[in-house]
Amino acid sequence: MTFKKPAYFFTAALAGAALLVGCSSSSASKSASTSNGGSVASNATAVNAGSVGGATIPEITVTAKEYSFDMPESVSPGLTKIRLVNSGKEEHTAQFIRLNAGVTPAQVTAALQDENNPQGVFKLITAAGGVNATPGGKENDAYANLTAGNYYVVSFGGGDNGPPDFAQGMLKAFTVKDGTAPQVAPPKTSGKVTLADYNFLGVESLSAGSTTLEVLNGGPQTHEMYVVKLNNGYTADQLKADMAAEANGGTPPAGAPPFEDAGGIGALAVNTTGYVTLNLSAGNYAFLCFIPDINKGVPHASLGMVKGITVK
Ligand SMILES: [Cu+2]
Repeated sequence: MTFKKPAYFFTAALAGAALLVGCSSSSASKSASTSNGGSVASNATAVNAGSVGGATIPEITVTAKEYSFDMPESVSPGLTKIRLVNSGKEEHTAQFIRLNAGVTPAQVTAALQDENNPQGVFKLITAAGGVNATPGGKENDAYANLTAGNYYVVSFGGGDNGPPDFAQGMLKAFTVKDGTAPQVAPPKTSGKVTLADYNFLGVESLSAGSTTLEVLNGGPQTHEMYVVKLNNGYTADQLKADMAAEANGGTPPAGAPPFEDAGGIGALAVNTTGYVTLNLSAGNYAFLCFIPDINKGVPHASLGMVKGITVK
């Protein structure tokens, strides 16, 4: 097991990645630019920030490009809207991770580069959500409840068969300050997804347009929600079967797989809630999780964590 996604995804329109996964191809970046990762325009109408007595959810903008992040070095605690603006050409993610007590940044960066021991990272960090794979030129939003500590924002995308984004500079430290979080209402949601070993529970279909979902990791392992749009009649069951086959040593189907990135929420630690705004056109989608399994090493998607979703 390595930090890379299954090979099937290398050839897909998926230059982004999940927690602890890696590279992709140049063709991926190009096709990803047409995907439904959520445009700036559609997001402008998708500000579902809740309020209590006029208090809106604080917002931070993370700007990503090849290969750096720009975001505040210090942010306030509490429920926070994270807007990932991908001003680059390739797919990027803004995964938030909090360093566990006593852990140094050097330990985390070393663990991230150890492809033979992906679980080593989980001993050092707590997955705190963030925005999943967002194509170049697109923008996506997620919400995280930030608690005081030392964090990294990490991109697990990659490009042109090169090293993963985080090894090229897309690993940036920031601090969440001590203090009292402001009292704000959560964003208005149209559903709740519970992440489980190995499934996405609670949502079967969504309405086209901008939709904000609550996402709870019910555990017992760390999970993410990575969203793809399925094209050309390809089904979630086929995707699930292809992922499982590859993990068992099978060869992925030839050619570019008929799916493309559509955003999602970054990995969440167990018993953690986040929120994600998806901007989806009508069609068939799948939620996936690429977190490496704690026992088997393979991505959870290869163990069945693929859920078909209809968008009407
Ligand atoms: Cu998972």
